[in-house]
Amino acid sequence: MSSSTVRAARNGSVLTLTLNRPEKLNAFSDDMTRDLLEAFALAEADAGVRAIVLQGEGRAFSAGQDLEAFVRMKAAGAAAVSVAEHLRHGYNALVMRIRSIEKPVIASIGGIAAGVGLSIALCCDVRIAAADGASLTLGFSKIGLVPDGGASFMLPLLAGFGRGLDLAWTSERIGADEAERLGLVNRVVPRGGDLAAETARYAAQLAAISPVAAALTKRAFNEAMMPHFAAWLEREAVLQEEAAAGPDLMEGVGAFLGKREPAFAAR
Ligand code: LHQ
Repeated sequence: MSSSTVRAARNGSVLTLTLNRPEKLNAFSDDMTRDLLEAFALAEADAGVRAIVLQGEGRAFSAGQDLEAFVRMKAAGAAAVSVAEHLRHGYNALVMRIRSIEKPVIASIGGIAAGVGLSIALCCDVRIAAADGASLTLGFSKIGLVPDGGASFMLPLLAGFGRGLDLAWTSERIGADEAERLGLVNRVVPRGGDLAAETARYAAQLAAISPVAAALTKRAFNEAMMPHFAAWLEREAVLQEEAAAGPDLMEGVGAFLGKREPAFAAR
């Protein structure tokens, strides 16, 4: 399956899914979320697919939620838009699918990964990043939000509590080397290297191991470290709903789209 927002390409038993809204830095529209969910569902059902690569077209992995689309959605549905529902039916379903599909899922990061784009990368099994182009920023704090799409779980798991909280609060933009140092990416392709070739080589290596061992190892790690992940995603959605109920979200989004600094009032 390939749609306009997600391209699917098979090379042997490796399936590569490419987020394909490069003119929007692969920011997530509802269509792209739906198409990616569908692509993962097809990959799960296809025994011939033994490793999955997720990457972005152009200069970004993904800039997270498409904030212009979010503003349009708010304007169309007025106050009725539930951020928690948006998460439940979209990003939470997606990251649960990535965690539950019992095949290796590799995020190949060649550009910026921000907001829930970064969350999705963090929910993949492993991350490989290009020293040349990759950068990571949470970005949620800049628009008055809690890291969502599982990021408030994966960040402390991968980077540790203090470093995770630091990145969540500051939204500091870090490069691949720093991300590797913090444990957020597993492998870095050095400057001048070929991310696509390295990703293909690594994915082929994982696709060649016993599919039973691959599946049961992922299940073991999931059960050991994140048995309550689904419940946590639901809690995260409730916290996000609370964050989104105040004025800071629209102030933050307005500031971003208006290219100005946000002014968050004391409360
Ligand atoms: C964008 C975006 C974008 C639209 C860049 N949308 N246009 C959950 C619950 C409820 C609501 C909201 O969302 C969520 C989940 C989330 O993901 S929240 C977090 C959403 N993402 C962000 O806040 C990241 C916003 N983007 C950025 O911080 C920067 O653009 C990054 C760091 C991604 C890239 O920076 P630069 O490389 O300096 O590029 P830029 O800022 O100049 O962006 C290029 C263009 O892309 C620009 O448009 P323009 O018309 O000026 O060329 C941006 O407005 C647009 N863009 N991200 N998410």
